[in-house]
Amino acid sequence: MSDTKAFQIRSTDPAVREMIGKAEGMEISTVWDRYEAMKPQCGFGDTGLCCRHCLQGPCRIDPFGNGPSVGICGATADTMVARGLDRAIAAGTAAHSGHAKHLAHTLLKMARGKTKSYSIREAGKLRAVAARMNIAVEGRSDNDIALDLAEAAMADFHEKETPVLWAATVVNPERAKVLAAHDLVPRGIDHEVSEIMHRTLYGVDADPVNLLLGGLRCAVADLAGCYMATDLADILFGIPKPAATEANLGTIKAEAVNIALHGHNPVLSDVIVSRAGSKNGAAVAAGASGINIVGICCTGNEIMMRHGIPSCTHSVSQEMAIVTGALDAMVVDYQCIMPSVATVAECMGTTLITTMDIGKIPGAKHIEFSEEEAERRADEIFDIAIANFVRRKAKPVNIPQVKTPVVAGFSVEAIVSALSRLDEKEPLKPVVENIKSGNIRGVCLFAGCNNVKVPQDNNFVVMAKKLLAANVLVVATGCGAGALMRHGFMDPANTDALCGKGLAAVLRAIGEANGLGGPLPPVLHMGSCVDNSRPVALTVALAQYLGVDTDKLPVVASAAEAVSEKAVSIGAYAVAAGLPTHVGVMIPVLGGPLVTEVLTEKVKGITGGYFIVDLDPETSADKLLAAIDERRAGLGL
Ligand code: NFS
Ligand code: SF4
Repeated sequence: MSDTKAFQIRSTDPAVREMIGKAEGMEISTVWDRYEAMKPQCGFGDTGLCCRHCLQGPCRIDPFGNGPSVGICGATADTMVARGLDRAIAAGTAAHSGHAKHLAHTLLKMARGKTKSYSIREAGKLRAVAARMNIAVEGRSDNDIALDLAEAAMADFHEKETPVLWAATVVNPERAKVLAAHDLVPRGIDHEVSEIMHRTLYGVDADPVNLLLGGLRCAVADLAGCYMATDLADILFGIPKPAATEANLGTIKAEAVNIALHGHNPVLSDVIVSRAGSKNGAAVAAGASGINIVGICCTGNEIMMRHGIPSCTHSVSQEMAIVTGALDAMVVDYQCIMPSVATVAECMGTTLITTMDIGKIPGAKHIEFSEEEAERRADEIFDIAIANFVRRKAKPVNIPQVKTPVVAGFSVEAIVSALSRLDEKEPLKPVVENIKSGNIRGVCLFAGCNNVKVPQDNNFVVMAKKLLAANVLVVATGCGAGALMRHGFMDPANTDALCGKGLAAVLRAIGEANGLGGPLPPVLHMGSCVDNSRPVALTVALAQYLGVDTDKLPVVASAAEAVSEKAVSIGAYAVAAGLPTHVGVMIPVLGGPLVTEVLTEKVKGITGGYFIVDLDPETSADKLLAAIDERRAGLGL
């Protein structure tokens, strides 16, 4: 797509486009304006050929061979890009596992009686996870088990003699052997992050392949962090079950006190959602119809999956929720919150509230959240939003009348339970039989963000359409799920139109066996980005049922519009798990020919997985279909 065309089509979401128009009229700078102002972006950075790892730099290598071919210290292009990639993986790992560590602290405080705001909502899952970690469960109280589990979680962060439990116990035995054979089993989550920082320092690891293997081990530590986050969140807040809700800016209500929850961790957002009912009276007394909570990004996914709270928008369009003029408060914790929301909030009269010590934004009001005072802090937030509503209520707002029905909440437990209505003894059998017969050609996970370089949602929509029509079962997480839900891909009314005959029949059979009176939605929403652990768990379960390793399955993944370093680390663990993994934007490694070759080809010989980098959604979908067919052929299907 030419730059001019891309400039015209900033988003394929009509609600977002309406708000971009409003922002332009009000001369509010948006992410798209700032992207235009940034052009042309630096070619050295784009290809990964810029290094600032020491004070002799910055060093740049000319990819066309006209300038320096090594850095001042002698680092080659491949060394530079491998170091850069490793640091991105380490940052993503630190973020996901920081989120998990936060949940482990919450569980620990709960078990030690230091907070009454949290409890064990899923004793069954607590026991199942503890048993997987070899923690005794028989005859013990939930609280005692929770204490041991929280301590086991904390122990997984530092280096120890034994492998990281949340990595070693979550993969199938064949995969565990592959990881061990290549020294890819992490020994401590924080330890792996720290080791990446060490080896990528000035004058340490200069071997690109050695660096990439280190990066892959860190990525497996990232899987551990994600898995731990999902496990602990399910135990504390509930295992998601399918629920009907809605998505897009039309879920904001002019007459209500609108509070948008944005960020990632349910530790805060779940308390706010649980207390909203008790504050409804106060909102009504202030002249509102009540409290209306909407989600953004992964917090949106967390509260949608567990409580059916609508999501108003995702990722690159987060500013647009504020541009409506109808948000009374935007409450954020950490990750993926553009600092620009503070400026837009100031223009529109929204109060931006930061809540975490590590995530402050100039211009925002900071209300430090703590597990010990969770309710009190939540109530302070409600009071601010209600007071803001009183100031805002006489003013005009512009809420695009766009929203789509969504059925979300497909945890592995929910999927297995739905399948057990077809086969109680062997719930996975119906899926496997349909994969064998070709009714389900394969499985594709869409994950990751919306990138300003892509017309918003376009890659997801084009690719998902093509794959669904080809009978590929599509599951989604993160803002990839957000993109697909805003375009009707999670509305069961669209299953027949979007899915090939074979897939539609399977989704219908499952839906009807579960008393839904119709099919499951075309795309199954499996959760937030840490919940990429869920599709991994499903893949592992399928592999074990079939008695093959995960790199033999017709399962692929795509971060079609990736932004965050978290998407890089997730992509890397998908490759470590043996999956063909598509990325739909430039990743800053292409300046290193050897590194590019290793990531897209040679790593196949190690993990069975590999990266596919392709910016065109049509050809990307074709490549994923080809990868699925190759795997089917390998299984003799
Ligand atoms: Ni994932 Fe979720 Fe969204 Fe990207 Fe950010 S919210 S953790 S990183 S932008 S998908
Ligand atoms: Fe340059 Fe080497 Fe320093 Fe990087 S580490 S900035 S390549 S001298």
